[in-house]
Amino acid sequence: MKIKYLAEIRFEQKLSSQEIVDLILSKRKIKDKKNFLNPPSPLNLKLVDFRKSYEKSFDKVIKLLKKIKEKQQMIIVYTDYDADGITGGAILWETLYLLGFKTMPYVPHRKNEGYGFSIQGIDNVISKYHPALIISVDHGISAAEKISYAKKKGIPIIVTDHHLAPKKLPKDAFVIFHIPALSGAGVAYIFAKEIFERFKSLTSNSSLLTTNYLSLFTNFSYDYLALAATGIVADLVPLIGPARSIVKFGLDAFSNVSRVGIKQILKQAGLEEKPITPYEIGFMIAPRINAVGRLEHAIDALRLLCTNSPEKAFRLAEHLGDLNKNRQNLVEKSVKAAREMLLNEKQAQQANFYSATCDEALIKKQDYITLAGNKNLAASVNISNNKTKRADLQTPTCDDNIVQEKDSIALGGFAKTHASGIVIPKLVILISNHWNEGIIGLIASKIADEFYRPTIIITKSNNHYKGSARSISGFDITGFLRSLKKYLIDVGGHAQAAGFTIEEKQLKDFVKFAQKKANKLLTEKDLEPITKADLKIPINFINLSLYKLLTLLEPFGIGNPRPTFYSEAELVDAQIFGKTHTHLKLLVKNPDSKSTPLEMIYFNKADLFPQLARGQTIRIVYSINLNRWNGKESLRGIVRIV
Ligand SMILES: [Mn+2]
Repeated sequence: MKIKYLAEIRFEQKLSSQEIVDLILSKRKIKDKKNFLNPPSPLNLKLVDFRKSYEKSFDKVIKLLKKIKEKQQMIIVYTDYDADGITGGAILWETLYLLGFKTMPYVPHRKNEGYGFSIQGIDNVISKYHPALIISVDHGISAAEKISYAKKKGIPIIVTDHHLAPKKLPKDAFVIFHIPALSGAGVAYIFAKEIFERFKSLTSNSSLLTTNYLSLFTNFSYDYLALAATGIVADLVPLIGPARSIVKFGLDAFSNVSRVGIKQILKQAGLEEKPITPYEIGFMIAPRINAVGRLEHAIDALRLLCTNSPEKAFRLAEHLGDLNKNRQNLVEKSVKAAREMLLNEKQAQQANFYSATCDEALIKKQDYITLAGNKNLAASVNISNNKTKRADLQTPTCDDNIVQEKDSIALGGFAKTHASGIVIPKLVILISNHWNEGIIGLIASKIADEFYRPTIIITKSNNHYKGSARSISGFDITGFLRSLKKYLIDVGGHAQAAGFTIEEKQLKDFVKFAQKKANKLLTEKDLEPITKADLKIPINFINLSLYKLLTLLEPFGIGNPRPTFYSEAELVDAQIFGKTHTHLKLLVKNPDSKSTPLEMIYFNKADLFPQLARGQTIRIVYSINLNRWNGKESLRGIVRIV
């Protein structure tokens, strides 16, 4: 394991805790230290802070909105089905609604309509609502053609998005607000807040509106902030700059949220009265919101976030909790199948071409052969006989797979050997006919994490195939896929995650050329997992005052990880602990001094115990944490690797 650190502090250097923190901030290239430590209130953020021309664009929006309001015409808030889109859609739809607009949210069906605008979705909306305006949330920047289509039908579209902009921007959009530093919900928050600020100054005598204005004031300070923070964290936006502002204030806002929907989600997740950090959002709140869009229709999650009825909120939150459990099971099974597929690739190599494994659905050999488009090659198909149908989910998990031909394997060049002795390609591409397309991103993410490879998971979706990709540090997967866009129907995403659609007949060429290209681009060095630390530091520099100063850098998450240290330390003692005897407790000290030893916890690593000896020097990467026991506070390290 390679350890990489940003700076080294040597034993003879006498640095104060404050100097150590300053060193971390400067090495992390935090330019505006003051704003970083005390982020400005997101209530003061404006669109124009992100681009000067947004002032004019926004005036244009207000003019249109006034006209629409006078005529009582319909506005559709057309949002994405993931947690970022749903939270952003909830903010914008509810703001317009409380301001007295005639408005409806529209969330496309993940499977039937797919991501973002579609001709089908636009036609749906037009025939059902006859809107005078569509506003996108969390998508649209890559939808030039569909936006032109809507314009031809006489419907203007305002785009609010944060995804990577393609070369061809939607020239027929009414206006575009594109802010890559935020998430869809972050952009929607600022956009909605500015609409509110403009409209509240237009006097109205209606007492209903006065009440609504008052709720909107509260919402932008608490509920909407918590929602925007949820979208930003769910979308893995780096927690720096304006995103940090929204998340820092949004996390605190959770304790003041009055919305029954959020309260019920927190209750379901066992988070009532608990402090909410990016961890709780990322692993407990957002997955619940996402689960419904993955397995059913995401509009239910939006309903939950906007309902005033405690009964309805209870029912929906419970439903989301159930779906999330189903989703977890489904991911677990599918990842297992994907791993097997990947580790079976050697078998595929030996068999010279396509391999397929499946454990749940019945697959016909014929499928592969047709799919592969080469009937002269015999397929190696492993089908276990477990045909148990899951009653609760209509989507069977399965893992039939085509792997590339021998020549493309040779071109792809297997780079690394897995612990099992199996070689893993530089770019992992796994294809199935039966994975649930709602979870392919989650499968890709688990495989990418485990094998440290950019990973593409492809599954059949109606008449074509859907792909989801996750990358490793330093490899822009969306850029990579865009360079192969002649094989794809559409593609969009970020440096670390992407989604695309592909026709069946393009699959083979796509796999071949993607691997050829990845093989050229990715070096062995890129594919070597590295453990990153902020500082190499003698362990006696770690103390309570340093810990306290480091808490000012919270919230930690993507783009602002918890500070991590690397030390070469002398092992004073080691013990196995925990009810199940699975954890390791280490006492370590600086080898060259008589400093007090520091306690370190290494979770789930009791199996390392036999390799440890007192007095030995160990290389250790860790973060520091406060241990509260019997009213006493002490410092302890949480080990990442030894
Ligand atoms: Mn998003």
